[in-house]
Amino acid sequence: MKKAIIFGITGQDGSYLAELLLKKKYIVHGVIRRSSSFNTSRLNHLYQDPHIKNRKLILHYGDVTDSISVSSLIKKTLPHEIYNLAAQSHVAVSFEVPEYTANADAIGALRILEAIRFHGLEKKTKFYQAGTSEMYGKVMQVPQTEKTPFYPRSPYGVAKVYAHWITVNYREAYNIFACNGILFNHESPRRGGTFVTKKIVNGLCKIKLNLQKTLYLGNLEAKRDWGHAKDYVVAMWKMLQQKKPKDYVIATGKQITVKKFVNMVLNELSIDFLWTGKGMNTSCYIKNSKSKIVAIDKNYYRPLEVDTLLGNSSKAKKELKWKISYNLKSMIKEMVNEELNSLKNDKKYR
Ligand code: NAP
Ligand code: G4F
Repeated sequence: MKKAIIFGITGQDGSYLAELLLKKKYIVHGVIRRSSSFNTSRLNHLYQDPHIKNRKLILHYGDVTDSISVSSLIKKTLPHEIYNLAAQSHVAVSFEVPEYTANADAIGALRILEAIRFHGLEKKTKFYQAGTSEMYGKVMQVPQTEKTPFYPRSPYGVAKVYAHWITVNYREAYNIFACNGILFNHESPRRGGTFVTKKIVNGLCKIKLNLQKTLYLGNLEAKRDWGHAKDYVVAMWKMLQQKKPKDYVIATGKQITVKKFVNMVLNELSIDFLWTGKGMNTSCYIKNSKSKIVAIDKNYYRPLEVDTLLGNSSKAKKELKWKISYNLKSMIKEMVNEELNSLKNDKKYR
């Protein structure tokens, strides 16, 4: 029976990956951080009481900023596969907490790789590093491939570039089976509430239910290549099942602006709308009314922006036989439906 350990199991991707691995009959160890409030809501449906014999999901406290906890967890669990999804993953927040972001997102990857080496697990344990299209930043080529040079535009992007290259370095120096997934934005109903897609879906669903008047956003002109997290965790697993460890771009190959994403959510909610103004003065109204439903708040602009991201995942399609099952429309439909249901069930709003 295969054993895997997921750092970052409580996050969006961690929860989908845990589901996938459990379905494939893995024993899944997950690392969670101590928090004053429960941070396991995305795992509730998978949770197994510690008193259950032969349980398949085992949670441990740990933190990728704590070398000893990383090292002892790896020694204790002796996993066949390690997935490093742990990160301070919010780009805008990385400008506010750059040092912590570097510690968790850059040195965190090094701590895991060092633990593999220190415990002599180079031949036994495979490693996946959660890389990102943010590493391309001010893009040097369109679309971006595995060969496109990096030009990160945030402390988050810079930290992830370190994690990328230290993963390559340990692969080459110590023959560790280590892969970098370079994943473009991926979303789902489980997406954190402050990322733009989830924020738009949540805000516009509340507006539809008369629970909110206006949604405040930042730069509407940024273009992103958005896929579904459920499809993307399959690619992570596939990378570790190959004969040779390599790096892969995972993307849909299509991009739209944040503004178009708003339009698609409004259409899904059957709200007729009209945009007015430009730049900071852009607003969106319910058609033939004075109800301003979207407005700009300059506080959501970043010190530097990644204007456009568009990935080419030909290599993953060919070598991993990876394919996507969601398109943007079906993903938005799922996000909107789940959001409306959860708002209607939320006691606060009854
Ligand atoms: P997420 O929802 O923010 O989840 C991040 C996970 O990391 C959470 O479980 C979080 O724990 C954990 N974590 C944060 N700091 C930690 C620390 N110091 N020690 C241990 N765990 C820590 O992110 P996601 O969207 O699932 O993304 C997963 C990974 O892929 C991240 O590394 C992200 O940077 C990367 N990525 C994401 C995308 C995307 O579009 N989603 C694209 C490319 C790459 P808490 O629950 O306690 O906060
Ligand atoms: O949803 P976002 O915060 O995602 P961003 O910055 O692209 O980062 C996400 O994807 C990366 C992969 O490329 C991951 F590595 C990273 O961990 C994260 O998951 O913002 C998307 C775009 C940006 O251009 C931002 O400026 O939306 C724009 N935006 C406009 N208004 C906003 C808002 N972003 C947020 N979060 N909130 C706004 O109100």
